Amino acid sequence: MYTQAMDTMGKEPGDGKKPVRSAEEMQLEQRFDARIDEGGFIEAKDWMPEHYRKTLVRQISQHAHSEIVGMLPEGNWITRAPTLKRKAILLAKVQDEAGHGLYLYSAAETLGTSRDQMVDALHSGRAKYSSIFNYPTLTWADMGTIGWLVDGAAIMNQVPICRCSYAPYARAMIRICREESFHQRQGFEALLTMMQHGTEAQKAMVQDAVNRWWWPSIMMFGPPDDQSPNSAQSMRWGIKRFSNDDLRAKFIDAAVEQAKVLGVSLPDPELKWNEERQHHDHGAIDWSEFWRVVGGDGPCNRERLGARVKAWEDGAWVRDAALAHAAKRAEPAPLAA
Ligand code: BYC
Repeated sequence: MYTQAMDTMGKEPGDGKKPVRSAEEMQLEQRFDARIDEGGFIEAKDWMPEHYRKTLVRQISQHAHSEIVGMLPEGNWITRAPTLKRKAILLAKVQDEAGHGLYLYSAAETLGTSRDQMVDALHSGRAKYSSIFNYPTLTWADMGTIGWLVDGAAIMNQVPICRCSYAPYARAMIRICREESFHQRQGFEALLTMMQHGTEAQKAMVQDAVNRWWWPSIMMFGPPDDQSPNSAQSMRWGIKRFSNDDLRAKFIDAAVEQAKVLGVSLPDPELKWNEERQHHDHGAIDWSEFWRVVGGDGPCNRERLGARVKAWEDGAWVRDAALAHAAKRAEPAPLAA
């Protein structure tokens, strides 16, 4: 049974560890497990184990926070985009990310957690968001590189979530993945333009951006499988369809070929095709850096969280006005004289 190891321990006299479950609950659990086994979907109103609900709220809300915080590094470049076309593309991309955050917050709300609770968890530092957004965007080439590598990694991770067992999350991911695909292509195309038609300085700027973003991008997939506490259960429940290491390997294989087309090198001298594994071997990932960034001590963690908290506080009057307007509209209309 998928749910045996869950934290549903009841307060029973005796050893205090025996789960207390009614016959009805056990039947519901069997039905839930059977549905997962046959690859079916769970809807918001269906019965689900408490740990499944909590795991989804954790992952979906962190995903939503990543989209919202992820607007900041790129938003930084909207006013400095080199042409009107690039500015329009970047604006659209950042707006898409706001939309992704909203679909995802809505999907998490169907599990009974309010938007305010989720936002509070982010602002108080209790909730995580993707490590990648704690790195600075130093040059225009960072915009292309984020599209190519960061959105590329995001697609590799997120396409399988379109088949996640929790239907509202899976449905939200379908549209998100279509938009992410555009994000990845615009980034690749921006870099290709600089590499094929740019000056030597512009080409060097692209290479420098790739050197800085490569390692953080492959860290996005999360810790190695043997150090990933949530993976086994999430995979059994069909929340995750592939492991962190499997997705990372697929991403690296794709990126190596794309780098050749761009004419850039990847900053890992140990990258080499391994015929036996049918994947590239790569150099050691600095997991101490990853955990430092996840723990709040990356180059931009304080700046990113500070910007979100400020935006929330500055926007208080808008939320108050919207609520007052809604309350006024809900009042019964005065009788005509
Ligand atoms: N950064 O047991 P594990 C985007 C945490 S948005 C920070 O493997 P799990 C984009 C993990 O949460 C990209 N923390 O966890 C937006 C866990 O801590 P907790 C976001 C990370 O959940 C704008 C602990 O480490 N994508 O692409 O099984 C512009 C142990 O990990 C990270 C998603 O959120 C990380 N990189 O697997 C451009 C996708 N990795 O929660 C682009 C949905 C791990 O136990 N999420 N941690 O305290 C997922 O697929 C999974 O949650 C993860 C982690 C693969 C990320």
